[in-house]
Amino acid sequence: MVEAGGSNPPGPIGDGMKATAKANANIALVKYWGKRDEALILPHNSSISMTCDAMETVTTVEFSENYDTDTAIINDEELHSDQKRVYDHISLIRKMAGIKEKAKIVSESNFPVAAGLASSASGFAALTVAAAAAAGLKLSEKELSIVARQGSGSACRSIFGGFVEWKKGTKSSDSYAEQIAGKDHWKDFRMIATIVKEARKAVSSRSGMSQTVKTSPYYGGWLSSIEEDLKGMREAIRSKNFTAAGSLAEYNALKMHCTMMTSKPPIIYWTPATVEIMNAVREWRQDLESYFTMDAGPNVKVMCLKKDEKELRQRLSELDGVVKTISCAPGDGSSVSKNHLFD
Ligand code: 2P0
Repeated sequence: MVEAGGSNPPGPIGDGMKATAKANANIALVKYWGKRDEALILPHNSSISMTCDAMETVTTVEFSENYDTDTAIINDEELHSDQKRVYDHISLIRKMAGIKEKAKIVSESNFPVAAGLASSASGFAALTVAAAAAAGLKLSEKELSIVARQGSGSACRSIFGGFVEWKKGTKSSDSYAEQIAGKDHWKDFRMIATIVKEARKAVSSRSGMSQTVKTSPYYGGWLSSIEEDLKGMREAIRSKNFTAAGSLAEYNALKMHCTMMTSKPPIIYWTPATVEIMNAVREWRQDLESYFTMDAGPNVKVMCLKKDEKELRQRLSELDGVVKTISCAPGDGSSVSKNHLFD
């Protein structure tokens, strides 16, 4: 039995060797950028995120002797066998459970994937929880976070709801996420994902961060200033100080992008629309308090309080380069669901 997200009643979960799980994406307020161990996905720095209630991935996994190979259908597209990450993750969980059956995986997200919108976070969190349940593993949330991390670093944070810190740890067994505050602690906080382009990004965050660690002269500055950002963000979340949290998240995102831009060759995820939104948010701040953050893609996430959400979304939607906005409040951690995506 797997209890994920803490909200499931105890009892049998899954249906034979089949289970479904859902997980929300998370957006980092203090970013994860750079690995000290690429195989185990151990980060150079700790990070802090908010789990987002409106960006969800649902995944069903079935292990069966009827399957000759592992197959995965993600957002209606079959994953090729050379897209190894998902299959490697299934193999890891199969090994942990001591089973041999191959798996069928079907996964659906309700937001644009692979465009700097944290699809790997919700994707690998949902895959971990579903596959562990289907394989009959009994794992704590901490253990689920450690396993999810090995699929994709940011996924370890999506096991938990609300505001979450991934502690970098000293080894695999102590590098996992923990909740700083539940989703009800700061109900008024909003993260508005502002979509400028739904195209796939050119450089994956995985190779982008690897290149940055190896070549940016500013990476040392990123690491030497991160503890101060983490401390400030923990305090801002605990005291619900929006000005402190928003301005620090914005500053931290710009620092991360500076390390990418100064890597060789440079990585610039921003498009004209990205910069247009950043400038607009700064200008609006005089009468509408909001802050921006960006990840490994051109989309911008804009933070505000609930009282300003409607007006801010209206202003964002009137900008030329904006395709749509998705407004998120702090959301739940991952959990097992009874609604399978296939029979
Ligand atoms: C974050 N990002 O903290 C940072 C900010 C992107 C920019 O975590 O290689 O997909 O699978 O561990 O988790 C995206 O990186 O990378 C990410 P892998 P992941 O949200």
